[in-house]
Amino acid sequence: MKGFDVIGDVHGCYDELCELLDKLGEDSERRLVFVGDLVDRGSQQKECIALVRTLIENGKALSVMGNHEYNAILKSLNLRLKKDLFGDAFCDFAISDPDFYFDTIEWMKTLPLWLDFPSLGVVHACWNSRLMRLLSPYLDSEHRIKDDSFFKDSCKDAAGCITKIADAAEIILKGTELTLPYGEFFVDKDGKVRTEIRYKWWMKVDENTRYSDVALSVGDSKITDRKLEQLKGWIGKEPPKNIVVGHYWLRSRSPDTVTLEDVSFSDKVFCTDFSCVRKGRLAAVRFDLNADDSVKGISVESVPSKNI
Ligand SMILES: [Mn+2]
Repeated sequence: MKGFDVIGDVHGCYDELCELLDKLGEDSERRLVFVGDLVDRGSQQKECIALVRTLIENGKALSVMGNHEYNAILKSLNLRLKKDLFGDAFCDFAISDPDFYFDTIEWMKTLPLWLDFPSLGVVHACWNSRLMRLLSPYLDSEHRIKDDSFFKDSCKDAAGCITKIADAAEIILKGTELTLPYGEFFVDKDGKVRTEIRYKWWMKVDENTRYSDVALSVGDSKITDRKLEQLKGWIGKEPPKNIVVGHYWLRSRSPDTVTLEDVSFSDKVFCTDFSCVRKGRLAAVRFDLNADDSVKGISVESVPSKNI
């Protein structure tokens, strides 16, 4: 294998996906990897599913599960964990095209929760070895869910409480949030007041780390400089290898390109989601490998959104 091209959240942007694949070119010694969130929001969901399924069936691509696939599966089983903020564009196919809907749901269930290559890990939102071990009894050797008992057990226990398994799956697929100290808040990009922040799960923290140091996806909002109150429950850990995620709706510094600086959360953690469906760009982070599977180089390719 000469390399991996890890493509960000497609969300129904089929034309952009075709253009990006053209730019990447065909190379049987490279593997395409999708970070999940193929569906919802965009207008060409069916075309995207058909193309990605074909690529996977022909051995040209792999994809992990995104939170939108996970939520679609839970909804199909009538097990939605909590009300979601986004629309259910994919779920509308349950009425308009049930054959496609049920066939696609079964296919979504076969997507691994993460991919673990020697030089690279791919997960939709958060890499955490402890949580991955917790989930492993429910998964096969390729991190695919064995059967629907996972979804049932991962919702509520006999007392009606959300289980540790559900928590683990949610954190891997959606990331996790940290509650700000009492009285602190920020206003998000939709004008909503929030008392919880997404945080940099890959960061090493100590008694001097501040909320402002770890806040993620808060735009230009000012986050308090107070020190973290609860180090004990800190879930973050420096990952053991290069990790690529999607999910975080990044914007590149220039609208005309996505650079290595744009995709680098740290020297080991990369994010390939540049908000294509919201007038951003569809990006691929490209890893070139040496013969011993070590990383030779990292670069980025991207195409503009057609949603203008
Ligand atoms: Mn996502």
